[in-house]
Amino acid sequence: MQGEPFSDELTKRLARARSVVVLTGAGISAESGIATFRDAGGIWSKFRPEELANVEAFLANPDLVQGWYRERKRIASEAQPNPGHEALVTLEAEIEDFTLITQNVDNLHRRAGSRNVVELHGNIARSYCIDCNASYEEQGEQSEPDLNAAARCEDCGGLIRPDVVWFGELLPADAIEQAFQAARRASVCLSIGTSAVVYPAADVPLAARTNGAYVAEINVEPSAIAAMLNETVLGRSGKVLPCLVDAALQARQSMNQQAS
Ligand code: BJW
Ligand code: ZN
Repeated sequence: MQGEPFSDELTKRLARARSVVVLTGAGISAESGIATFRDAGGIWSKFRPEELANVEAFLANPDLVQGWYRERKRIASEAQPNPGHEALVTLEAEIEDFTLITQNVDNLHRRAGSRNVVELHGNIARSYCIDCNASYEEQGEQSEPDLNAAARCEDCGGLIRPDVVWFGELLPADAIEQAFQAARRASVCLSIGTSAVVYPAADVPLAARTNGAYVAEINVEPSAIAAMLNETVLGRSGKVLPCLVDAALQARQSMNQQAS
């Protein structure tokens, strides 16, 4: 395993693991051409989070916020999953109990073929009316709306918002429950491409660690919680993950051959 950016320990733990939990953030989609939130050139470098990702900002400036999401929805739908997303599909096929928890709203994990996906912050493909709750799955995708007028509900005229979780809003209760249960069961946890500054998502790897999991992050730089984890693997997830998954699955195969 010489020359790899990850330890033999991580490879062996992953090779032996029956229960794995993964948390992903915007960094895993960076190599698909989707800007992150907090990196230079990221979404937040043009707008501060509190300007756009909260309900007060939306009510004060719905056309701006809707326009921002419309643009991101277009970018996400045109993007393709990258080798990082794909490596997680390969890993899931080999692990008995595998949960992929994502903060991303871009749908790329599902499009790559991941099955047990928990979306903590919603999904940009869905929208709903803030007054009558009517669902607007295709909103903004078919026709080109007037960018100067906020999109409104056909039934009641209410404002239409993306089905995502903004600051100060509760995460979906079932997603939280599944995420933390999986974190408590896991023997290995990977935290990938997240700055780990947004809670409660950042608590997922910490909960896994508290409950005895070996926790490694994969990031181009150490995250806010790096000091509390077992290992930081520095590198781009689209490069590191395929190597790590390959190494772990090879080690698993030779372990199984020795046992039989
Ligand atoms: C690469 C790479 C490559 C680049 N390979 N890596 C405890 C303490 C303090 C505050 C709180 C707390 N608990 C709750 C709060 C309040 C708040 C919060 O966390 N605030 C902090 C910022 C201080 N949390 C909330 O409000 C949450 N709700 C909640 O807790 O409700 C209960 C409550 C209510 C009221 C008061 C208190 C409690 C909701 C949080 C919702 C977050 N929503 C957003 C927008 C979603 C919709 C959308 O997409 O527009 O979620 S904000 C944004 O940040 C988005 C992301 O999912 C999230 C995380 O960002 P992420 O994914 O980590 O991206 P980046 O850009 O930050 O990092 C990218 C990383 O990738 C970097 O590290 C790069 O280095 C790396 N990278 N290229 C690998 N190729
Ligand atoms: Zn309505």
